[in-house]
Formats: sequence, structure tokens, C-alpha cells
Amino acid sequence: MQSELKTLQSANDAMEDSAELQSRLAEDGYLFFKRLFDPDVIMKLRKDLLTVMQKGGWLVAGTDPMDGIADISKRCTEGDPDYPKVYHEVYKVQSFHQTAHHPDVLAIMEKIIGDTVFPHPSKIARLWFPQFTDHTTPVHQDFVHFQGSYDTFTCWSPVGDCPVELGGLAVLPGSHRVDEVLDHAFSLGAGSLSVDTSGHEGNWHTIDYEAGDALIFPSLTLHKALPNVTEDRLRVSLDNRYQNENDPVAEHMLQPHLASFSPLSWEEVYAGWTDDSLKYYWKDRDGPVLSKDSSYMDKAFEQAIALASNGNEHARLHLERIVHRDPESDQGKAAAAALTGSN
Ligand SMILES: O=C(O)CCC(=O)C(=O)O
Ligand SMILES: [Fe+2]
Repeated sequence: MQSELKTLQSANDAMEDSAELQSRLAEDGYLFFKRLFDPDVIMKLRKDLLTVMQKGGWLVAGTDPMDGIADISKRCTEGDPDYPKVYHEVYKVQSFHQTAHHPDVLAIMEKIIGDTVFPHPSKIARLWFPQFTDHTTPVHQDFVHFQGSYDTFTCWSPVGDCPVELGGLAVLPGSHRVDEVLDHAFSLGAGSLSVDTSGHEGNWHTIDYEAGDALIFPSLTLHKALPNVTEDRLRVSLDNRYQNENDPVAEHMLQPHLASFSPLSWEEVYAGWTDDSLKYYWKDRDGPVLSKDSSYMDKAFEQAIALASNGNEHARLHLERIVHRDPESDQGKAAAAALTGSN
């Protein structure tokens, strides 16, 4: 492991002790579990997901999908026009949604939340190409993306082993104690929003994750992905979210992930499923639903416009994606104008 990275503390010793889990979360802002999931469940999911990616052309032809050997000529990421062609197919995989409702993860979330748990229907798979490190997820708090309540918990788990060089998640322990949403600025990488953490370089915690491991944290904890510096391996991981059923949930968390970038309906997601029990389960929830607060992303957009006008390559790339996705929208038109103006 890189020397400047510290090691996540395992909370497996406290798994049955709700009060102890809550107290460690309040102190550290994260809980890490070795093998929260049965590794066999995760490896079966790995096969399901990577087989879809193989069919979609993302893996080197003729290789075993379980090895996740990426065809780097196919590199793309969230927001790119080509990404949904494969991501939507991944999103339709029934076992991908079922994993987030696995009894082992629901049991631990119940101990943490201490009440009825609501797993967000907007499950997320992160499919991260190698040699694409400009697009690594930057430092952020999840609240700017998922909103609702500060006590919305992310459960991040690799779909297969994830040594540091494959680019797993790192957290800054105790960072949630700021108890507010920090200023986020435009950045390339998943979510497009980043917090400046200069001064905290020495305190990032991560681990060489193994299949079945899980990292859980509330929505104010600062975290980031590490760069995938492997030569040719895709990093595949899940980040799923859980909250008290009675806390408010933001309406976009009731939609398929990235549906706002490229339309995908639940009808399409559910079409091939053999098990009906998880279809539309979220419609039975009574708690409040909030509209999405776009202010964080709107601010990042304005920053990207200003940066692109000064020739910033990351901002230009971000705006090009918006123009490609949504040329007729107000942002699409403003992005096109900024790109032309800075040529
Ligand atoms: O996996 C990633 O690159 C990003 C994940 C993340 O930020 C999260 O789980 O909240
Ligand atoms: Fe995050």
C-alpha cells in the first residue's frame, strides 16, 4: 500500500452492538467491515456484471470476464455519450439490485440506523477504466449529490478484490464532524464536484479491499476514489444508499442512477427480471420526498464556463459532454457558446 495512506479500522468486532457501531460512526465518520457480504455472492455478481460489459465490448475479446481486462480503446465514464450503452445494460441486471437488499447488509444498516431502513432504489455501479486517472472521483461529501438527510449512509463495496492500485475508496476520518456541507468546486471525475482538502494529505484511510468488504459512511464524510493505476483492469464497485424510512429522500434518488443524463425507466430496468419482489418496492414508502437541489451543480457549471473560457482542458471536456448530451438545453447552449468563444 502507498506509504502516505493509513489503514481503515475494521468494525467487525462490534457487528452485534448497535450502540458501539453508532458511537464509532459519530467519532470516525465511517465503519469498515471485512467480508460484510459472503464473497461468493459478490463473485457471482462480478460474473453477471462483467459478462454484460464483455458483451458491450468493454473487455478485451476472448479474455475471461472475471479478470476484468479492459479494452482501453473503449474508455469512457459517467457523462460520456457512450457510457449509457453499457451502463444501462448493467443497470438491468437483477442481482445488481438484489445485492443492495442482501440480509447481511440490511442487518448492519438496521443496527446503524436504529429504525426501519429504506434502501434507495437508485443503486449505483461504478465501472472505472484504467489509464483514465483524470476522471478519478474527487474529494467530496455525498450530501451534494444525494441530499435528503445528513444521515443517509453510503455503503461502498468492491465487486471483486480491489487492491489500492485498482482505485478503491479512501476516507478522511472525523471529517463529518464539520456538521455542514462544505464548499464544493468544479472538478472532473464522478460527480464533478470537489472540496479543497489541502492540509489533510497525511490522513487518508483506505485498505487493499477484498471481495465482500464494505465501507459505510454518512453523507458529510469526506471521501475520494484513488486512481486506478493498473495497466488494464476495470474497477467495478457498488455504492448503495440507506436511510431511516421516515427521513426525507430527494426525488432523484427514486430514479435509476444517471437517468437525468440519458433516459432509463424502471419499466426498462425491470423488464427481464424473474423475481418481482423488488420491483417498485420504494413506492410503498410514506416518508417525505424533496425536490432536487440543483444549486451545487449549477455553481459548478458556472465555474466550468469561466474555466473553459480560459482554456482549462478539464472544464472544456466537461462542457463538451454537456453539449453532446443535451445540445438544446440552456446549459447545452451556454456550454457550446463558451467552447466556441474560447477557441
Ligand atoms: O467509486 C467511486 O469512484 C465513487 C464512489 C463514491 O463517491 C461513493 O460511494 O460515494
Ligand atoms: Fe461519494
